[in-house]
Amino acid sequence: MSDNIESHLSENRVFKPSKEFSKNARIKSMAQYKRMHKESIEKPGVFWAREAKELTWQKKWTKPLDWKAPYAKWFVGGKLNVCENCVDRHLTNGRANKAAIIWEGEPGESRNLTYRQLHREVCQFANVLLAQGIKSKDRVLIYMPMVPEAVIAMLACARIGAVHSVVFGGFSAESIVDRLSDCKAKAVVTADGGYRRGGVVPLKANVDEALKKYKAVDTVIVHQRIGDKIPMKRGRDVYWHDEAAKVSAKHEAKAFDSEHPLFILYTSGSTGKPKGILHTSGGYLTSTYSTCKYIFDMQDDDVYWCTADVGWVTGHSYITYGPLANGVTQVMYEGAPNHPDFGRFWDIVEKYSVTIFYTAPTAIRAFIKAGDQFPDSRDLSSLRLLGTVGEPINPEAWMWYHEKIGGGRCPIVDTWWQTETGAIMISPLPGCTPTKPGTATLPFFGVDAAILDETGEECGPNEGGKLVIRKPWPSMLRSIYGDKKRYRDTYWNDYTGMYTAGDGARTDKQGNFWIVGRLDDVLNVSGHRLGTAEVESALVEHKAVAESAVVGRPHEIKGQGVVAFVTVKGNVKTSDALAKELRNHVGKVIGAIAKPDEIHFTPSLPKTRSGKIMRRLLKELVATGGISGNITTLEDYSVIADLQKNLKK
Ligand code: 7RM
Repeated sequence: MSDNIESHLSENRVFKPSKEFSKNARIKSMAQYKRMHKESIEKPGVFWAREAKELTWQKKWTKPLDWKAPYAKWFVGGKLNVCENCVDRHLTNGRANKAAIIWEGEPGESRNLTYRQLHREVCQFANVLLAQGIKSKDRVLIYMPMVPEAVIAMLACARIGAVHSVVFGGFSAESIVDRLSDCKAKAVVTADGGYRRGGVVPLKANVDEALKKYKAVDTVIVHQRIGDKIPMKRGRDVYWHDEAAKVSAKHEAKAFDSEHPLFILYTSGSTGKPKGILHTSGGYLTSTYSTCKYIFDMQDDDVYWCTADVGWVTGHSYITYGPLANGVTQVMYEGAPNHPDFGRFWDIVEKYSVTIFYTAPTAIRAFIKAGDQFPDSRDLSSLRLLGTVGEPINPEAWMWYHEKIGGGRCPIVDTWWQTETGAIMISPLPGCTPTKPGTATLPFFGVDAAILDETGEECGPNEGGKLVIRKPWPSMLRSIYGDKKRYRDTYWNDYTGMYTAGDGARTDKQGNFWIVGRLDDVLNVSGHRLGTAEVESALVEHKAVAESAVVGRPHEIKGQGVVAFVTVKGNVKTSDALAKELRNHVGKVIGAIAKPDEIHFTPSLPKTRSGKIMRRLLKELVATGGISGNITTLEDYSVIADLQKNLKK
């Protein structure tokens, strides 16, 4: 029992979808969800085969699943072309002249690519890759700004069976070297730069730097986004537009095996070397297609916008593959949410009449901090559905999102999933699931999620434990690239035949899943295991607080003391009195054991580039006063120096 994570936050507000929304949604009632979920768990092969049949297969599979834990093969013997499914398919189903991507650059220009135009661009670039000698299964590293060419490059790789590894454009030359040498990429696709917060990110210069250390890249293809003159290395570097002009725009999509590798995406392990998460074709496409259809309820007249970068898994699954497989129209935006000010996202929603909007809690908290005047002065009435991903969303942030952005009328899908899971695993279905602020609610079809204690017993309601998935699902990772041992050790070692996600969670009486944080972050105070998310949400509930991160500090008596880092809203003045008030507030909301021993006010928190709070760094900082581990994923290095100063005071 003492190993379990205790849970103290209780949320009683329940929000049901409107009748109007349910009527038009794909899944209209909880009875329908329950029936389909039951079938999908009892007969996964039947359920997933039905979903997969909605895609185009050049050869049908003989068996939906072959499972020898921890290795799954989905749609065994089936052959398909992932790119054909995202592009060509729509040329004959009435969507040829429909906008696939509506792009807006940070400086304000706008571009529109129909499915037919996208097809032409992708075919042409596939021919460029072929002309450069890229073959099936070769790895191609993509390091691009958020421009349509990033998506085109991914699709072109998929089209010819090459394996892409997209590296987020905000990462350094050093990170490129690590990833290049791990996957042994043959070619790099990049741009001369990209616009971010009014400046230019020197992407090609970073690639040049990286290639001084990793020399096995034969070809660098450079998309001209900025147009400045940049150094081009003879015999290695070529411009995208020059090469495109030399090749035909016709390319026939050949079929690849369902288990053909599609991409490798690096995700930072808690320490050391990043893990190359390997995804394959048929199963991945089926899950991303199906989750878009049911969870975002994508309809033909939707304008969908996911604000993630293509460098994250969210961009892979919910910009490139899932939405395009569904033939939806989507918005893609190059730049920062606060350029020129915090109204930019809402300008874009208004300008293109976005109907489905998918973003991260970290962005929502930044918007709250910036003030209501930004959304208040824009017309957001086109929105019908909102989503979040990346972290537990604090109930207060959920309420703000619901009221200020959703106008109280849009369901919110809080989607839990991971780079490893490939697609959304736990989420409301917008037309039926009653939502509560802070919970990702119920498992998606085919997802057998459970919370187990240390002995492998299933936890009861409100008992915290480890989140596991007990059955294989189509978009599961197939391995860590080149490291089967690490694959087994990381994900399959805790319980026989089950996937451990590394997250702590609990369910409530209705069976909703509440993610309380990464297991490495869980606090242990006087033998009570507390989720960081709960203490943070209690703090964020206070009107003075914008954001918080909670970590444990070694404590002689209690084992761990609770240390809270807090950023306050715009015009709040920090003081000892406020710190005291916040401690008492946590005591009131959760209980005396969760009261922070220390509160540190700070202008910002250390985050990963995708916006997740790096509690690991804070924990080390409070324990030792310094940082020793890998911090290449940190967004803003100066945050650490500020915190160090702050802690010395
Ligand atoms: C998609 C993505 C995965 C980790 C995961 C969780 C956390 C993601 C939610 C969430 C609570 C959510 N992939 N996480 N979504 N926690 N509620 N809706 O983020 O590989 O980068 O991260 O993110 O801890 O394990 S990821």
